[in-house]
Amino acid sequence: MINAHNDDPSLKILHTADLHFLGDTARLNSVEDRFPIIKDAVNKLDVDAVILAGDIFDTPHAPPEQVTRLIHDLSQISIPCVLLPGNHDARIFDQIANEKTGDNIFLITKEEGETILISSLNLAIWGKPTYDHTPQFRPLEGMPKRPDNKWYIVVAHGLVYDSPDFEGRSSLIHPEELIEADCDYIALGHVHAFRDVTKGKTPAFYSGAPWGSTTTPTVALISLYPEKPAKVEQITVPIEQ
Ligand SMILES: [Mn+2]
Repeated sequence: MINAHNDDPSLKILHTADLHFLGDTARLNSVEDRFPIIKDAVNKLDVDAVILAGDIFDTPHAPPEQVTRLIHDLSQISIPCVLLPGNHDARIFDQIANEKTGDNIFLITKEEGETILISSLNLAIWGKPTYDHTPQFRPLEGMPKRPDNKWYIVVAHGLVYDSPDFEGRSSLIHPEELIEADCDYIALGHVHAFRDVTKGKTPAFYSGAPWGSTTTPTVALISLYPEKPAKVEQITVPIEQ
């Protein structure tokens, strides 16, 4: 018998990427202009954590006050937020590494990749920053094994190599890496459109960009369940209500 309660997810995660703050020539896309869209989605979707999968800023030379403002705004939403740099923003978080960022802010900055442990959610998140956007860099290379007794999400910024046209491109994610990944969800950034790129048992998606003129603005809502695969929903933002 199916108990309705079993349909309640154990965790809900907001996955976004390719925000490109300060990057659109048509608009400023400043943090103060655009962050309310993320904050509104966090509130309306009632998520437990947020993942930003790279290209958060359009350039690693964004003014420090914009970076500080984003960290401040994220700290105000009071749930764990995990930030991975992409090829556009690379070492942007180095400038704030020594400042207090808030207990809920987790910056993935180690070149070899690092695992963030969020004990309050029994959640481990691994990612590797895109410091070397070349054909030699593989965002999923070196992914650790699943930690015992924890939810496990992998975050990466790169191009899934699912077309021969992508030969020689930088930061490729090979299909076999997606097939072999033993985790609950793979949160991807780099392609500015919501896309299912699942190759094995683990759901793998691009969230799409949450604003910008070239795509339907979207985020992804991830629901994790103990005994079935993660559910991934495309959410158009801003959310109408
Ligand atoms: Mn990118």
